[in-house]
Amino acid sequence: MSSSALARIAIPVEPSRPETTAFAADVVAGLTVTPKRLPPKYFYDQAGSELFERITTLPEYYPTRCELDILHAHAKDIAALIPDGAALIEFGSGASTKTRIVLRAAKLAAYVPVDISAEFLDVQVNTLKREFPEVAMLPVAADFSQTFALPVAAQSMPRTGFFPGSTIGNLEPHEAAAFLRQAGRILGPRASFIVGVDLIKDEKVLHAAYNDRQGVTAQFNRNLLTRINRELGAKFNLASFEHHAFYNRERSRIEMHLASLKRQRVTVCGERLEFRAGETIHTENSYKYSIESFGAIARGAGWTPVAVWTDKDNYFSVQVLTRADDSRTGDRT
Ligand code: AVJ
Repeated sequence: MSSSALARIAIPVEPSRPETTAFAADVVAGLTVTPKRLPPKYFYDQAGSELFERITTLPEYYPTRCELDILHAHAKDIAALIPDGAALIEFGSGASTKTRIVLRAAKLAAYVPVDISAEFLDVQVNTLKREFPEVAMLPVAADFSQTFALPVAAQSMPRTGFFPGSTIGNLEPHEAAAFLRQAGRILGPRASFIVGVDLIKDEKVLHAAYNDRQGVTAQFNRNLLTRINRELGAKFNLASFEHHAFYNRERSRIEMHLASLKRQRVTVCGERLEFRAGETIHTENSYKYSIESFGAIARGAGWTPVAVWTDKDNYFSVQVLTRADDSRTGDRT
């Protein structure tokens, strides 16, 4: 075999790790279709998670601040909708600032964080155990977008789901509905669900939140290429890809893209990819809802909205849903 034939086979840096294989497969699948796209879940490696934490503190990035304001202002009202002795099941757990507000306000028997990273859960649960010794910590290492079983102890408690941060906005509306329906199945009869949902608002505010002056969001977006370079041995030239974020009004979503500034070729996992000048990789959608449009999706997925709070500017909402079938017992057989 000639050396040039060998040189064409790109081997991932850590070929044996199953996560690397899944990442490689998703990257190749997304970059060999038109238009090119990458799943936003891959933003969150170590560097990406740190960049996201920085985003949450930016003056332009209102969602985190608004949601924290809502949770602080209405902690008592939210807690009133959580039965004493309930299990709080969090779908994907980030920095636990929001969780702590609920843990402090409600009389919970258990906290069930569900996260893909067992190491992350370990650290989180050990910290929270000390602060909330009366709450049983029952972590579940699972991909919360797939189905998973609740710990047996939580199955006999009243159950409340918690999905803050408007992470649901990353999903297409039909996927958001499917996710809500599946969460209803996981949480079981008489469950409730607390969901953070970003709202439609002035386009200038939306635009600024994803085009911050310090360029942290741009770095967060470009970090995806850094990660592909490092983990999959690719050679994306970061300087030739630009951060694009804009509001798509027809679809009520922020779109993030990485735009190629010139015509170029990049090899990833042995695939030769061609980029036209100006061609983009679509890296994220962040859907915005009205209270009504989100309510309609929730109802269609078997939930009934029972309470909603917003911040003073109506930028963000925290919504409480209950399982629709349970509120109508007696109506149907
Ligand atoms: C974590 C998905 C809610 O959509 O606002 C922040 C991610 N992307 N800046 C969002 C994000 C760019 C964020 N979510």
